[in-house]
Amino acid sequence: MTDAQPLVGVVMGSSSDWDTLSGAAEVLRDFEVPHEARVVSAHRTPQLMADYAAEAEQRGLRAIIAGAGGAAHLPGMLAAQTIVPVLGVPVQSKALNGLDSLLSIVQMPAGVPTATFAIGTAGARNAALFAVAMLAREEPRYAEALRAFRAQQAERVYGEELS
Ligand code: RP5
Repeated sequence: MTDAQPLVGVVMGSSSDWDTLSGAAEVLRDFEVPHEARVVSAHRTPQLMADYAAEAEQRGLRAIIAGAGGAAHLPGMLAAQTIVPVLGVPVQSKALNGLDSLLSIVQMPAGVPTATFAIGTAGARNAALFAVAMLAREEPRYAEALRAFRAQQAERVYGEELS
């Protein structure tokens, strides 16, 4: 979290999702992207969700990363109420390992899109990297940081030695 006006919102259906969504917040912090993290439940706090979506554009959010598990309606219901791009992260549920979350998020009817990422932490981190890529179209410093990140990642692979 930062004091600056947030550019990316990280929201989740329950505080139990934070183990997963903290991966997104960590990436945003590393890239120095002003962001916020909040619990906004589609089922338990539907009015809060509606208010968050209604205010997102005017508050200057460029993307909303929304994670939820099980009957994961949060990304779709946010997307239904804002034109700010919603990046959905399926949280790995206990009962069905996140397949339920994935299908709940990915199968949006035509007309109201949500991007959908991998189940779990990989998805959370990639959603944040995707948000940085979106911001990189507006601000060159994010493009530079993203190129440096990719180069470092490649460097690690080149440097790997298997014994
Ligand atoms: C969903 O229900 C949340 O996104 C969470 O993944 C799941 C379980 O929530 P808790 O019972 O742990 O609060 O709404």
